[in-house]
Amino acid sequence: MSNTLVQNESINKTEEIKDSILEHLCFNLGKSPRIATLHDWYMATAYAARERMMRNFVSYTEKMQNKTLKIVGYLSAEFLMGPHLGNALINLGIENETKKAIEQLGINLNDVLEQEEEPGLGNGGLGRLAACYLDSLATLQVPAVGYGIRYEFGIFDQYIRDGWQVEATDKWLRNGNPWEIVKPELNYTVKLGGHTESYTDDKGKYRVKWIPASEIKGIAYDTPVPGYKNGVTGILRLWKSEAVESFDFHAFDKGDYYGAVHEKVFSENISKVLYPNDVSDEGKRLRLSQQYFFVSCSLQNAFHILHLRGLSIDEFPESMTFQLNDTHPSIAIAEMMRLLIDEHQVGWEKAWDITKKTFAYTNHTLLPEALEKWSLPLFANVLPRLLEIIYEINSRFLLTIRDKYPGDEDRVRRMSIIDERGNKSVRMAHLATIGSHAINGVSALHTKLLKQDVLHDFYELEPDIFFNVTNGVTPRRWIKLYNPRLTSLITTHIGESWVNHLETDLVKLEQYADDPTFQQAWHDVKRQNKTDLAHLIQAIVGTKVNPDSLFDIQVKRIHEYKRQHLNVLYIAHLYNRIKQKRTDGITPRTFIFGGKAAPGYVMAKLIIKLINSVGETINNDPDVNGLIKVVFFPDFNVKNGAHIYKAADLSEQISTAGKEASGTGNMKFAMNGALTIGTFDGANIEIMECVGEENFFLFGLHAAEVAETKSNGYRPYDIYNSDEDLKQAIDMIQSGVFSHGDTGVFQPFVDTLLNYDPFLVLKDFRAYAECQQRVSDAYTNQKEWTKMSILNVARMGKFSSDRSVKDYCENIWKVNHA
Ligand code: NBG
Repeated sequence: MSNTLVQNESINKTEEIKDSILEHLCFNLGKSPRIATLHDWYMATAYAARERMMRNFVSYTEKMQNKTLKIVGYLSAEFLMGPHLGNALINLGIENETKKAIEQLGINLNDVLEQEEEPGLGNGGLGRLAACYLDSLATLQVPAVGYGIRYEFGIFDQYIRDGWQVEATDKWLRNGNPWEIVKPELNYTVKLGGHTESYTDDKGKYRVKWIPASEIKGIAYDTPVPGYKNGVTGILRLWKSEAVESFDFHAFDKGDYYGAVHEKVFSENISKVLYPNDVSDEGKRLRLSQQYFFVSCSLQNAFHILHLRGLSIDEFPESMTFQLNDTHPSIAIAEMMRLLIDEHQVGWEKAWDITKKTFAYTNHTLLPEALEKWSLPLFANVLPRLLEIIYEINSRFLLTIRDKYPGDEDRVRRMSIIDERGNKSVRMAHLATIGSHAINGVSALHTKLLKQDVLHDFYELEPDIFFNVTNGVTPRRWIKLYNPRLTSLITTHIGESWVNHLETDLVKLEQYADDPTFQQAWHDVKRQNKTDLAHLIQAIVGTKVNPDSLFDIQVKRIHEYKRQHLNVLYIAHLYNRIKQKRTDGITPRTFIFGGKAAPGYVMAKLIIKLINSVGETINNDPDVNGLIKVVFFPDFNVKNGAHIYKAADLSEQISTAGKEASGTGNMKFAMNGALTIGTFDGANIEIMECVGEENFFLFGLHAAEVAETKSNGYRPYDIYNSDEDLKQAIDMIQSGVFSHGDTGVFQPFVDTLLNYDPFLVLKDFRAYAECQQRVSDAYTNQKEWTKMSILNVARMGKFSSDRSVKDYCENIWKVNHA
């Protein structure tokens, strides 16, 4: 096409979009441009973008009826989608035209984008991974449905008061959600509680009937997911719970107004709120009900699709495949069996064969406390029929184990779905493993440890069903949308194809790594991104930071295994050096933290307080003279991530080796030109292999050394006594240097470190401090640093979620992709 033609087309598109925005403003929002608020403009623009997706959405939904295409059902309790509008404009390829259209209406696109409330339907990495995969599935034209829960309240909003985390309800739906399409006709009934009864059917067969204590209805809410410039729109289908009968006329007639809506209130509770990680006992019943609720709706929907396709039950595994995103949806194995046996009268063997062929399971953690278990009494009470089915699955499975390993009762106990020790419980990871034809970890190291440790017996039994799929993130959102300066620099040099061919094309940047002009431009991009973040920090936190200092950033959920406190100990050590006038070799740095702590996780919340207290002391001490600054950026989420990842010089990935399954923040940082300081953990290792050891700051124990240190009777107190820098840092915290003389507030923190230190913070301190010194030295040579930064980005192609999804398609789902 000639340039004029392209220009004309763009002008037409701009006009079209402008008209569409104005129409939606009038017909959907009932406003004139004169009285429209910024939020109205956001809604109108969102509707205009959605409208452009709907035609594809409809044809895609129709395509789902084509019986030869296998559909991927991605079952996940969390989808952390992030704001939709910016991403939709990028993927639809209309960002420039929309910007112009909005400007012609006298408004700024960025102000409009800011209006969008983030749907925080996830806790962190696991939920965000699901969102990246939906983007890649649509981009790779794989027919897929993401199935989850439409939580009315997502992950809490975080505020910081007096250094402490304060949680507030996330009311993301309060101003409406222009992205979802409610499908009242797509609804399914889900049973809960009650008991079971056996009976003989008219063919003389023994059958079981579940007589529930209550029933709720799940309604489908669909959100279109646009592929990258390919005319494809995928589906995120979230279930909202409602009462089967929302109004009890009998009760109302008798004057019982509360009773008349009681059931409605009870039923709606199921999809009310997202559980934060690490909650202890409270709410367990509701959580199990949530999991069962969304899984049952999704599987019933799958049977409906099978029916629409005119296929028989036998053809289920060729028609649909389900991925279990961690154990949260693993009750699906038992529910599939129930639907097949009780509702579709299939015999056990055949039902089991179909189930196993249909499901695959991704494990996302080795931490024992995060591996889900449900107590038997609770399970029996909420899902009596499902428990019977699990018992049957288990007893048949254990027969095969006894057969294969005669006399090895210990193995039988270890592998059983039912944990018979103490308060008996159902081990969901075992159910997921036994009921799946493929099991995968999320990084090479994690998969190795999974095979060696947590699922070792299962690996011995069936080694061929274990796979690794290293995580990835979408370059559309994490580079193109959120780092426009870097995007334009890259694109002017190597063209635009990298956006959906990251694995093959980004590497073309390598040729510019030594080019001084390119280096300067690269450096300028980072410098501008840092300046923007500095302004934001000043506005939100009130701290002035220097964009010429090294931006050293750790953003992720706050957890002891992620070791934000290792970072803090190093900062305390630097402060100590400054106070002692030993400032040689200290490079000016801004330490930036962000992340939420689970509301019930006391130590994580204390770590937030510590970061803020250390920051307050250091930032206000004239002796420091701005050499180092410490900032806690509140309410870290996808939306804030937009400003943070791209502004980092250094990415902190310092978890105890063997604890972080993969990490995905590590990828977002490196793709945006940060260098990594990291341990031998999760995907760090693969990142280092790709970018080169010389472009990565590696330190600390290996996973095997961690295990060894612990089994040898680790004594953190000895390390404290033998390392003077470490001792002084800890003593400062204990003696109230950072807490206005209060020696009590951080005592539990110090006690834990000195007596237990479960995540080997003290053990790794020296190696970390030395590595940080190498970072400081390297940063003084800006040309070299920039070159390393370019090489990091150039070599990060592997970590596109497109690569991960292709791996799943080829090795696990056996479906075609573009
Ligand atoms: C998390 C891991 C991360 C990993 C994400 C995505 C859970 C249970 N696991 O390391 O901790 O990157 O999953 O795989 O949230």
